[in-house]
Amino acid sequence: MKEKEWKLLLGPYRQAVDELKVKLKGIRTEFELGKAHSPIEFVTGRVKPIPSIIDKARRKQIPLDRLEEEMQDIAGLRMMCQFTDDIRSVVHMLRKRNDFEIVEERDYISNKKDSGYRSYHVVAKYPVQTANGEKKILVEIQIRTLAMNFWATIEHSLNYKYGGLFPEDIQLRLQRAAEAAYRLDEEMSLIRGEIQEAQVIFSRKDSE
Ligand code: 0O2
Ligand code: 0O2
Repeated sequence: MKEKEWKLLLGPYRQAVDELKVKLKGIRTEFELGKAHSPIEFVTGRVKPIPSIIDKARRKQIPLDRLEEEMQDIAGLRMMCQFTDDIRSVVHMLRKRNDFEIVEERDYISNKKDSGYRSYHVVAKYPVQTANGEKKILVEIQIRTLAMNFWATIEHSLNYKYGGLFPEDIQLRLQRAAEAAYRLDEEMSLIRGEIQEAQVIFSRKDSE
């Protein structure tokens, strides 16, 4: 594909990521204004870089003219939560929205990946208004705790270094680190009440 064709293809994806970032960050602001614990800590988004799209297409044998139908994460949003239970609330909120249609959910929290990866993935069809009318595109929303995000970020960068093939000792350490992150989430859940009380006091001080 030529550069111009990529730009045409990716335009609506950029639009979708930008719009959804505003919308999903808006939920956090609503909770903050209501002085309630926000199940969302922060939201990030990205359009998959072209070399990563080409790489993944090759790996999964997706023809470039089938990207729109078969590659679900060209537009990617990530919602980070403080506590594991917040993930459920966020997914619940996403299911109730009527600005997109959820087409698939993948629960890598109950069913962690062999790597140790944990997250909840929601794939949705999101309508973007273009100059040529409405275009529905696939977006992937990953919902995870801060601990899951910490692990995934480190593992992702090591993946780049080792091209996906980790030496055995590193693989073992990563699996142990994933278990440690899981236990961290469990421990934090147990003192969730205390943490939230402290955060309410802190945010009151902040707004004084
Ligand atoms: P703020 O005011 O910092 O909350 P871009 O695509 O560059 O236009 P953006 O939103 O700048 O858009 O970048 P991206 O990469 O999508 O999201 C990064 C946002 O996540 C930034 O917030 C970071 O501050 C926030 N972020 C990253 N890591 C953490 C973290 O560990 N904790 C918290 N609370 N936030 C984090 P914004 O949008 O710039 O706004
Ligand atoms: P990026 O932009 O580099 O994050 P797959 O076959 O796993 O490549 P599939 O079947 O399309 O992908 O969907 P899946 O597994 O539900 O979601 C893929 C995305 O989830 C990945 O995107 C990662 O963001 C994240 N992910 C899945 N498994 C792991 C893992 O073991 N470690 C980490 N760090 N992240 C994971 P990409 O394609 O890597 O893109």
